[in-house]
Amino acid sequence: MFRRVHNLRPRCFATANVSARRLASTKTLKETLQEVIPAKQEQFKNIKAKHSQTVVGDVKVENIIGGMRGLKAMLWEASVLDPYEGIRFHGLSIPDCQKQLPAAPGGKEIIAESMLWLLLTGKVPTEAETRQLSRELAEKGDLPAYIEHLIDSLPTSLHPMTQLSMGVAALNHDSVFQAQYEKGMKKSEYWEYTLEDCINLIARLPALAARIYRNVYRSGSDLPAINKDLDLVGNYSNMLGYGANHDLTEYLRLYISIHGDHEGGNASAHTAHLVNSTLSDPYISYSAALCALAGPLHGLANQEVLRWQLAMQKELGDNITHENIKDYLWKTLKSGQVVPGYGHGVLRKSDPRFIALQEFCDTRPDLLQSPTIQMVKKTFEVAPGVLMEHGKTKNPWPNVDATSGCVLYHYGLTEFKYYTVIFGVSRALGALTQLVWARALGLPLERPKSISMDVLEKLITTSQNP
Ligand code: FAM
Repeated sequence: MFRRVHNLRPRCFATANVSARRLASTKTLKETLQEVIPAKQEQFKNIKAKHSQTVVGDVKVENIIGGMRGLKAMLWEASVLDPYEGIRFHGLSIPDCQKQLPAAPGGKEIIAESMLWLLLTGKVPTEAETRQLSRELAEKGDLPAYIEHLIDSLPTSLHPMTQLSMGVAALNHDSVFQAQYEKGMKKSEYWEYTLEDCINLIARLPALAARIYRNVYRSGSDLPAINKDLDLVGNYSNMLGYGANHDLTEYLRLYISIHGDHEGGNASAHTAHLVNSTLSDPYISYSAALCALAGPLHGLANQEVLRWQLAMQKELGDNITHENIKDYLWKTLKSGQVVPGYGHGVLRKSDPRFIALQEFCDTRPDLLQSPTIQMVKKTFEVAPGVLMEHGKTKNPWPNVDATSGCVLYHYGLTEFKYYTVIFGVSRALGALTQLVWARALGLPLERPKSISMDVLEKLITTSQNP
């Protein structure tokens, strides 16, 4: 069923050239980037000139037929994922970031702005730099009227991720990169307009994502105006209608920050990188990434975990024992389904993001008493053993999504079809950062070589009989 266009409130629309108010003696994000880019360009030039033909690994048949797992084949500056240690952002682990990155006023958790600054520049921002970026994002955060019309005209039955991807793609109407490309900008300027688009997109994502939520789950009720003194996620929480819940807002800040980047090979980040390598602008590049994120083996897993947990809760009733959870896990596996929230393409131990979210729960008595969170904990106590006995997955340990949606559910954000949208707001931090770096380093169009099975068999024969 299609909905009538409604809710067209007068807005003060931000334009791409709105400049953030500079705080005294504070460098802007762009100025900081301008300082760090030359050294990285030099490093890249040196590697390219001296080592283009140096062999740093080999390609096995399993890489070709196994989804390119483990193949070191792309450059990604902002984060590196160790299978056992987990993610590091420019060398900082999640606990390091929790100690060093500025939080929101009155909050304790990392905020998106400080994570974005770190991802883009490799530097820990000061409190003043973080606030300045918050203000810049808030000033640029309003949606253009045509996007409001577009989103309001979509059927509420359309999956929120499809709506998000459409909204992000349509924002490319305002792409400065595209406009400058048409005018004939120099290659050395690509990164600057990419940065401008990326910042504008990140700024507008909360209003877009919140509008989708309000339309689908709150009958298109009005969104509050963006508060220029609040951080990006504080505003997002407000616009969703949960701003008064300090704990949920803090949870969203933490979740969105630590979920922002996870190396380049994951499907969403890689998609953005691939599409942008054709010099498509950041909006359509990220729109494509959101389509990859919408798959159940990737971003949709947080929705699937909730669905699975609730079905288990329903079936077990009050009999939530380790034994019964084990039986339910086996039932899932024997029916040919995966256990959502467990396993990972790279990680080989419990995901540090899962641990950080569990630690958040451990400090809140209400979360500790929540039946859904207790179920997550009990499942964690038995699932790795069952998965090891099952013997298929290389990683029987939980990933971030084993718990992420359950906390939202406890706080009353129960519409789990929406959870991947929150992930989409988060992943923009890392995926868009890398577009800026790809253009600053002048990375080329991505074009790996594919081969047929016949060619593969010939290569195997040659390799066995050199
Ligand atoms: N339950 C049951 N079987 C699993 C499994 C799980 N949680 N994880 C992996 N397997 C199976 C997998 O399907 C494969 O089976 P086949 O040989 O029959 O194809 C086998 O174990 C080997 O897989 P793997 O090499 O260990 O994992 P992959 O790298 O192929 O896949 C995941 C990684 C994440 C797609 C996979 O572990 C999975 O499907 N997990 C459940 C879904 C999930 O939680 N996704 C979220 C990932 C998350 F980090 C994110 O993107 N947000």
